[in-house]
Amino acid sequence: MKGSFSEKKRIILHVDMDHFFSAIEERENPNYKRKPVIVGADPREGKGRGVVKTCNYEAREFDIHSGMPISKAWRLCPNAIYVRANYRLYKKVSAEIMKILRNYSEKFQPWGFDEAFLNISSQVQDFDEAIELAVNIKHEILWNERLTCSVGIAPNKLVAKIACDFNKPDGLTVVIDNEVEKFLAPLSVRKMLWIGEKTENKLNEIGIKTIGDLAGYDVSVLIEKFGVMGARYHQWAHGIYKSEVGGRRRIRKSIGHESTFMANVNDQDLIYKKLENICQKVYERIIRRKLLFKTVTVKIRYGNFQTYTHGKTLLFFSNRLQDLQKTAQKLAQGFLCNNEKIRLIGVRVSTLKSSKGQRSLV
Ligand code: TTP
Ligand code: MG
Repeated sequence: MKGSFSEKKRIILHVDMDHFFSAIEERENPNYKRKPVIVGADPREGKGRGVVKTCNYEAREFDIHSGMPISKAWRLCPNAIYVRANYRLYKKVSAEIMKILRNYSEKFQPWGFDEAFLNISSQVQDFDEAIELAVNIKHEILWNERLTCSVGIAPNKLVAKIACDFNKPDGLTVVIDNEVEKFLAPLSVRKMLWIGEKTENKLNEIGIKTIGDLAGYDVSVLIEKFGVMGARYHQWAHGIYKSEVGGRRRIRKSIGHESTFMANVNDQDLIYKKLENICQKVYERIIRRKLLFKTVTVKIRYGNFQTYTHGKTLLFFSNRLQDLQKTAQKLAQGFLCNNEKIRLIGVRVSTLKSSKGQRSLV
């Protein structure tokens, strides 16, 4: 990469640990090596409730993935090694990894438990040097923590993250400036950051399947359909993403908690008691993170696994437990009037903003 310092392009690196929780379990139990390992709820011989948190790549061969009911994972692979999550250990390992990564650039931004962005533009001259640095990072993590990670290198965070995901586990993918659009074009729109199942379906409905389709689409139609996000999707599909590493603190989009009952229930007292506990947990996280919420959503999964959500946006921002509980109760009432047994109940708050400067009132 030629040119004066001021013209220098950005080089961003994204690191994502491979099958993080299960990799730690494998490390701690060498006899798990090369066997399918699933971290999550107790499978109880296929009658278990709750979900898979993650699984190693051997288990993924059986089509098992994060978020899948543990009973389904059992059906797909009853001989796997099933482990309950040990969050205390995972947090400790996460902190060690972040310590290693932080040393490679002060422009560092952790992203969740096991991922981080690094702006290494000042550390390296070009993409070749960036690869050397990435290899060093991979070695240092392997040497110190006996864990593998995947790395994506690109001119911005969005493409670095997609590149990292492109080749897992133990991958290293580089996308240089003039190859960004070519790299993105054949990928499914679902690979784009912030595009979830609902948006993917909407995009599919208008014939957009790949990021290349999105890039070639009439931006005014996208704006009509998706508002301001439509314009952003279009820009991102062209590989344009300006956000700086650690530049703006990520504002959480939502905070939620859910719980699966030990057995399906229709006892209203029990359900409302559980709802109250869940609200309390969500409330504590709101206060800890100094946030205000405006939207409350209740999720119910019936015994037959049919799952529904129902939300309400308040007229004001709040951080009051009372507002959360009352709204959640009202929303839940709509689901519980038919006396059907339920399996899971959850509460989520969204439309969040910082409460700094405001007192919290219970
Ligand atoms: P991810 O990085 O999404 O997944 P992963 O590290 O297990 O696998 P990959 O190799 O594809 O990166 O999430 C990091 C950890 O967060 C994961 O090990 C377990 C936890 N997690 C959950 O608890 N629930 C979830 O739904 C997901 C996706 C992850
Ligand atoms: Mg990971």
